[in-house]
Amino acid sequence: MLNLRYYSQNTITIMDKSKLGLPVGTTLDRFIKRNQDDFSYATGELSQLLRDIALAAKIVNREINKAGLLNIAGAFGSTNIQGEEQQKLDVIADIRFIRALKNGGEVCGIISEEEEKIIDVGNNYGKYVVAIDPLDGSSNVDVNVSIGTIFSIYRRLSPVGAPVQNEDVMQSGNEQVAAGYVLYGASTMLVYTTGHGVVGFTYEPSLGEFFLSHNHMKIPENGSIYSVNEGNFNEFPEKIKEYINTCKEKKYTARYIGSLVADFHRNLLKGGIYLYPPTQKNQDGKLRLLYECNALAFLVEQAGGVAIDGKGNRILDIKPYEYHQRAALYIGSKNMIKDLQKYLELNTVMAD
Ligand code: AHM
Ligand code: MG
Repeated sequence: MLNLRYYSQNTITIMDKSKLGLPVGTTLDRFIKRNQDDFSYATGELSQLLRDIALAAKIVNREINKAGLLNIAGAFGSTNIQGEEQQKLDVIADIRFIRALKNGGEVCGIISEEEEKIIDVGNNYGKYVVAIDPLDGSSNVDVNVSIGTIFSIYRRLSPVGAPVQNEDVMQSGNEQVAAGYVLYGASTMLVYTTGHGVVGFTYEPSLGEFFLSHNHMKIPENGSIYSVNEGNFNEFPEKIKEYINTCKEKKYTARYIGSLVADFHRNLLKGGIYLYPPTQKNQDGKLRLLYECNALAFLVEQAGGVAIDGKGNRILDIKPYEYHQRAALYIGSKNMIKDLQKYLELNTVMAD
């Protein structure tokens, strides 16, 4: 072992050279290449698709970082198909992800939270379809709070060579071949699963690379954080109110950012439960099954957690009937969801 002597004023510091210049780690690219054989269809296309998503994420990250400077924060002046006001960054992120996926050549179609219909990217030979919420929690952009991108990848069902069909995107969450999110937070992270556990990468902006930072992510089985918009409390079903009251009796910690990705990510690391119950305004829940719930349900299950809709269904089992369908979402640590299910008096306990 080589030791170096450094002379400062009156002291001699001896440093172990092996501790200097530690490797920065495994890049996303290298990780994807190494693990390509894990994919059910190891032809390299899904790997390329993940790289396309990572590229768009880097571009969106750049746009978000300069939002305050370039007048791209704030409302765009239009509403999306769901009647929600679009932010400029919603529109920018939508364009960036669609362009990256289109140019990447692996997908035949995309559905986006921001678009009314399936986007046929004109590549009939693409074997995959993507469902995406390009910028989730975008009402938080103006106040410099964490936001995210959520994506689900499915293999198409219609024959390769033909245009994308409705059936290709109307698959239940069980059929996802990969899913993940990008968290634009204090640091930017890409977290994904291909059905072989969950991995997390942190973006190193000066190198322009995602590096493996969280291998084999597991959500703690127990937790003491509950995340819910309690402003809607009076509108929640009685059983949910009872459950939330017990969270208080147990002196759980309430944490709610209002950005699903950020709330989910915290609970994934620390253990917790996220709830978005039905309300008077959103009687089927607010969150979108295809763009938000399915991807996070796939991730949480891969990490050892549970995701249910409160009506006796695993989120991943729900068969969609429309692109912008909503679902109530209860997601998080296994034993916390188990506890919730007692209040909901569900016959089928899914967290066992
Ligand atoms: P968005 O896709 O329009 O950004 O809305 C989804 C967001 C989630 O990120 C968040 O969990 C939820 O809406 C917050 O809703 P609320 O403000 O009703 O608590
Ligand atoms: Mg969203």
